[in-house]
Amino acid sequence: MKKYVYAIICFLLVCVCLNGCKKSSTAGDQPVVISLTYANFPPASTFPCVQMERWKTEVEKRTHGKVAVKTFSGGTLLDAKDMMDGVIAGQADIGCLCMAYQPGRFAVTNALALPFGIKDAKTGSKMLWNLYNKFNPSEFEQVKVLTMFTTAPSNIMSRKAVRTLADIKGMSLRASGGAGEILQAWGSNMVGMPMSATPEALQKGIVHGLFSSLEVMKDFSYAELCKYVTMTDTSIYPFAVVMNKQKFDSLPDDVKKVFDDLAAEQMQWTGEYMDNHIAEAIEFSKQQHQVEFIELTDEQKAEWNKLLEPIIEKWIEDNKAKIPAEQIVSDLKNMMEQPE
Ligand code: DTR
Repeated sequence: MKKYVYAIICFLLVCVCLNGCKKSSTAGDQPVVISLTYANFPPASTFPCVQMERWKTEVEKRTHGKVAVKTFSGGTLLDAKDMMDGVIAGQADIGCLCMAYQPGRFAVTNALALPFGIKDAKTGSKMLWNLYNKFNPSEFEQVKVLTMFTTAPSNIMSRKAVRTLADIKGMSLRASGGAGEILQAWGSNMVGMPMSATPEALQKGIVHGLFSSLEVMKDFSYAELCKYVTMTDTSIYPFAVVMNKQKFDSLPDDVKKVFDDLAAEQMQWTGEYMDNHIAEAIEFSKQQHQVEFIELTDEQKAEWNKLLEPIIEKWIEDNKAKIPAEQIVSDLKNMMEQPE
């Protein structure tokens, strides 16, 4: 009888033990999820955030759920001007920044904002990516660059029609960085601020319009207030998506590879998205808000462009002691001729 009791006790102990072992090995088999935070400054519907969501989806898909990206739009984690330092400090793992908001800081890559007449976001994004890869500028050495892209060319959106240089003289228009210098050259009273501060400034009448790519007519509903667009097709704005370097270095190699493989693809995707979305925003502004699109005559274009000529020369003079400014300008001009 005693034998049977021992046997039963032993059997039960083995069962308990096996069950415990099974549980811990199941826990060990659980995929380790790497959680990353990604900060962005404008509202969720705008193009920097649309590209962010696309990147998140692709990363989660390509890492088979090993990486989970938590996105923060509208400056809820980091604001426009804090983006670079916030990512370096690790307040966010990843951040999307507009270089024009800290123009002195991104000396090399901000050259893309000079008035070269780059025709669209697809071309501009490719040029920016090539420039970054050729010069590997020190301005990004504290972070891992995940991708870069640009906006489409900037145009004037205003409450009152701008048909001539006389109309723009003294008009308070919002811009940032290099694009601001263009407005000044045309005689506008340029007011510098990030895009995220612009809706309020327009509502309150602090500015009477803005200078940016036209998708904002739809995404920020500027078409409700700005009934005129003057087509100047100048100056694009360069953007970068940067990651905390220590965090990137701590990732497994297969995840690093997914990020690296996605970099150029994301640049191209965003340029194309932006160009297509501009076309939609123009249609939307015309159809839904009866916005007038003003085309300058060839004579006017020559007159307006003449005022911009000193900007590139001045940029070379101001920067050549610190960076190979002449080489950068000549490279960008060559790339424009052969963007592929
Ligand atoms: N043109 C720049 C950058 C920019 C263009 N569209 C958006 C949308 C949301 C944020 C920034 C931008 C600018 O005017 O700030």
